[in-house]
Amino acid sequence: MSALGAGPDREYDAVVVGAGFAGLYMLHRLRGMGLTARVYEVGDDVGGTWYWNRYPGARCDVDSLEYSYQFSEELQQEWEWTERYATQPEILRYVNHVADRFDLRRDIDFETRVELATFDEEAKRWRVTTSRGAASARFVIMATGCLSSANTPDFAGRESFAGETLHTGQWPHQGVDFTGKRVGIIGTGSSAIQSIPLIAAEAKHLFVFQRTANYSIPAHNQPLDAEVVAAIKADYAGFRAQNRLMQAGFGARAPRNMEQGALDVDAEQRQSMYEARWQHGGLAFLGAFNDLLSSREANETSASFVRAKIRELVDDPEVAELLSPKNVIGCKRMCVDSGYYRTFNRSNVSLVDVRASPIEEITASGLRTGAAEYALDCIVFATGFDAMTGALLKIDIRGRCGRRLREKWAEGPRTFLGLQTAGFPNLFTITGPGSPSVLTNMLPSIEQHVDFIAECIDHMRTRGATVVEPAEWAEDEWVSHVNETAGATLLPTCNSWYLGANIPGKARVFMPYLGFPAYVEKCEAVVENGYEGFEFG
Ligand code: N01
Repeated sequence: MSALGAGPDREYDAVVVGAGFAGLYMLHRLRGMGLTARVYEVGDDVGGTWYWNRYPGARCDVDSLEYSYQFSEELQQEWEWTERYATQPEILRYVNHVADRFDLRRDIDFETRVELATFDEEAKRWRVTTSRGAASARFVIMATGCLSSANTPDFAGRESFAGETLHTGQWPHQGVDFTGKRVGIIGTGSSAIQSIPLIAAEAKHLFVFQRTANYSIPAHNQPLDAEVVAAIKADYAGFRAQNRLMQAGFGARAPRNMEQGALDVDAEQRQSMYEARWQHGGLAFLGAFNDLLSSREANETSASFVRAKIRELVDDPEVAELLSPKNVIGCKRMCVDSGYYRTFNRSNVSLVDVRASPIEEITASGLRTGAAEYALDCIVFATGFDAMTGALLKIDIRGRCGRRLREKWAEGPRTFLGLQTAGFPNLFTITGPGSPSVLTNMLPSIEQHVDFIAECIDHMRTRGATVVEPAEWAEDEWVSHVNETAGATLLPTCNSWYLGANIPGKARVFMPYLGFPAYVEKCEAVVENGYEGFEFG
């Protein structure tokens, strides 16, 4: 079967899986190199994470002027963002604009799920089987996203619920009207923290089932100031270059203080630094001092500042205490909110501690914990994703000698630079595990990976190589380095999705690489040294 029906496989230079930010730019680059490429996408349109995550309040918590492509100066000059943090509909409009502007849709097959990818040792090509046929390609490039495989915990009785169930990461396109409904939301991560204030404003009653409290910093979202936009656009390249020097690839304009540790200053100075960050809003809060992710004592000074803010914002001291996180700040992905904590002052919102009394069962009429039963019309799963490896391993990927990626990664993902894994020639992952990805602004990380892959393919053409894959030693060294880098920080100290700890049975390995500038430098050194660590054949 071909991609269009019966007949021989269609042949491409490259197959790209996913039509989000990564897949679209990859397609654009491949085309620019004169290569034939086909993108397969499960959704019926472009957008990836921004196509699926349509829950109320969904917006990006990286500034819109930074969370955008930089590969085209014309594009970044002509597009007008309206708010500091763009909403999901605005980002989706932007992705659609990019797809149209660069005429990308004609090489995308929508509503097409890639099920199997097998490397043919003789032909040195991949055979890609989709839900609508098969194709053959020299390269397979996974642009499947880091947070795209929704996780719905297997609660007993889940199927018996008579009301409506929703997942924040698979939200209905027509929206949901919660008016007059008793709603239960499970989870208190970013998706829940963004949607809870809006659902609460509509619902008859909202029960928030919290297992672990999360730190959230106010967004202070606002319309963009025309003067600020003009100043950035006057030297967009310079602005991007400054951001590339930041640890997370963004935030150069935020107040920062990487010269001092929290314990190097007195309590009053600390307080005023945290207060300034709190007023500035957003993820830059953790940049108040340079030791917040390395020293527990320093970390506790910022954690206790946020807990004090929660006590100020929440009227009921017991609810405030329950909303106050106990773990290290920053070891789970920080959240950014608009009115989250104050929502718990509403009479139609109840916080339920499912750490003390776990959810035992979902029933036909609601949900039962160890302590009580809750009658619900609607259950929202804000329970996150099988992060970084979930979407990749849903596809049955078979490399040399038929070896399955699922088997190779059973004890955790192993890659060289998060770009390739040994034994799977010509298979690339954009922002794969072992790369900075989710610890950075995803857009520059995506672009850096796409550019690396495009240049590597170009290099292969120049030297007449047909296959590329990492050497085992390079992969081993990189995996150790990723672990050591994370291990030198407080990041692996709690049950985060960075570690795979949110998925029962998943290997507990810290998956992303910390430090965008160091990573880019490493990639550049690899190229300068003739793609050291990669083997060409
Ligand atoms: O998912 P999460 P998310 N019983 O995994 C709970 C990005 N993002 O969709 O912490 C009870 O963070 C779980 O509890 P616990 C961002 O990178 C970005 O909110 O495991 N509860 C947790 O509270 C983010 O980090 C943006 O104890 C259960 C929640 O469900 C990532 O996506 C917006 C449970 C899951 O939280 C994921 O965020 C949204 C169970 N069995 C998302 N299982 C922006 O850019 C899970 N939970 C703004």
